[in-house]
Amino acid sequence: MENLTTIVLETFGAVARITLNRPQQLNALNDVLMDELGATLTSLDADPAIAAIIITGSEKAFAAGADIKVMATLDFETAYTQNFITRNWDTIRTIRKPIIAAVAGFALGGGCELALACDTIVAADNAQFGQPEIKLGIIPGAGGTQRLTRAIGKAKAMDMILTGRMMGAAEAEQSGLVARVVPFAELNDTAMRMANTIASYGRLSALMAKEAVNVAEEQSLSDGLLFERRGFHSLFATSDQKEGMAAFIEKRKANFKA
Ligand code: CO8
Repeated sequence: MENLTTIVLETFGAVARITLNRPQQLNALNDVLMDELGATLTSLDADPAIAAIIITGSEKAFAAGADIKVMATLDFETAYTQNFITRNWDTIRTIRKPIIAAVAGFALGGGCELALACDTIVAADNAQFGQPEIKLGIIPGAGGTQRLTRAIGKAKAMDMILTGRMMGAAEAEQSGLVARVVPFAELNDTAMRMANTIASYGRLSALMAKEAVNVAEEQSLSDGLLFERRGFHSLFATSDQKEGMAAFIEKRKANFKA
């Protein structure tokens, strides 16, 4: 990608890292950033050299939400006709490769929703999650009421969304919002290690696993179990399965097809 102005893209072997980069605005999400993020994710998803993606921010902020200065003058007609907010959020949902959110500092409003839209969250010990939209006279608009509720349950989601309070890293881990909490100095290495581990396995298994876990969020248990079973069966048609199991039996490291 060329001419990125609000995000930084770096690649480390099979891992791509996107760093949100509007430091003066605490990485507030505006149209330019969301367009660059959507286009970059789409191109990484299509790039056979990339197996896993990390989205991160700065020590102070993952993202402090949608840009309030842009929203301040928005009216209903424009929001509705231009489908404001959903712009590029559906793109994130279509990415098939695993995405890790590495969150330090503030992840508020759309920032929290962006982290929730990723496949898993690793947090620094200074991370603060929140859906403070109620303080602005609105409600979350990019999945906060849905994904946060699925992640931490109704009582805590209501608490956060109705009071606008922030949740620190320890509570977020305890509540199931984040997978791991580490000191800030270890955040990048931890996310990289996770991404590299994912990248070291067969690509097909990773895509299929992500797809199947996401079905659990949206469909009934019977439908989800059937989906999982069919995916499980289909992986026996792959060379990765032959290699993975042969490597185990021969007590050697598997060499999965890239
Ligand atoms: N939008 C625009 N600018 C912001 C935002 C934001 N969300 N957050 C911070 N900034 C700016 C501030 O205006 C300030 O700029 P300036 O220096 O020009 O005044 C700069 O970033 C630094 O911020 P502060 O001085 O306020 O820094 P503090 O350390 O004192 O406070 C906070 C940090 C607590 C994070 C505070 O900035 C804050 O409360 N920010 C707003 C958080 C918020 O309400 N977020 C929710 C927004 S609504 C939303 O996200 C709806 C989601 C819809 C879907 C997403 C679509 C993309």
